[in-house]
Amino acid sequence: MKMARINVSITMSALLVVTLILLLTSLSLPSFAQKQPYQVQAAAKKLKFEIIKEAKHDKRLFTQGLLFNDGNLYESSGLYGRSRLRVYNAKSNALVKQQGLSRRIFAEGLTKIDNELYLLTWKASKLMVFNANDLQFKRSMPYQGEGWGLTNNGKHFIMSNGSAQIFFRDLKSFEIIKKITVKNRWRAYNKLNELEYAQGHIWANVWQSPFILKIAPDSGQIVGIADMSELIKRHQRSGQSQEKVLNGIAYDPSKEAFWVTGKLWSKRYLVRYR
Ligand SMILES: [Ca+2]
Repeated sequence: MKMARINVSITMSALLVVTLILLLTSLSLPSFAQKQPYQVQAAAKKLKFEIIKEAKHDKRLFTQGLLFNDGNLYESSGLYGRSRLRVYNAKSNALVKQQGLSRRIFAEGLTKIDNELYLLTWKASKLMVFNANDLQFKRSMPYQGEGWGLTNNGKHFIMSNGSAQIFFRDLKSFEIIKKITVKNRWRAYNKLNELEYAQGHIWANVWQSPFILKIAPDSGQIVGIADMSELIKRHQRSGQSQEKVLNGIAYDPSKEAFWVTGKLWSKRYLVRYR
């Protein structure tokens, strides 16, 4: 019995050594490395910003969507009984047009394609379509779940719903084409809110956080993070309502800069990231 135990023990040790040799050899083989590349995701870069311009913002507006198009700024503002659409001349900041919405609607993210504005609703599960000139309602399309942020890349709608996922949807049917999870290395970022597609990336507010994320649209990896605390401090005093959060991103390609603001803020800011 004793000899048998020793034999088993020797066999086990030999097996272990052989396994170890095989493992070490395979790790050093180039073919192994080629077949199974181990990609280390770089951590997101910290983005700095400079303020190029400041403009007045109506502090009654619960800003949900913000976009720039052809010299105009378009804004959707939420809350039940107070939801509305507004258009401003971006240069003069003059109000061009506004449209109040049904008391049953809590307006959310906004995007523009051709001459139509597309508005998400928080819990009504419908995408509302408006004429971009006169802001008159045209039609609506249903979807499932909550609506938060909305933008587009010319091929798809890009939508958030308060989770860490971003959905790409068909421009005609609003069907989901694909989805990505937004993460910095392996850490997912929840509560993605207002969105903007610009410079080949998706830019996102994160609800109740000071961050604007720059996201690779294919992988969902965060490639840049901007801490906007400097602006938030000007509008949030300690002990104040947590409603006055950073929200709203609109890209002005002629200036290569972004208009950013917050809910119930008295100002918006044109900032350039580097
Ligand atoms: Ca936007």
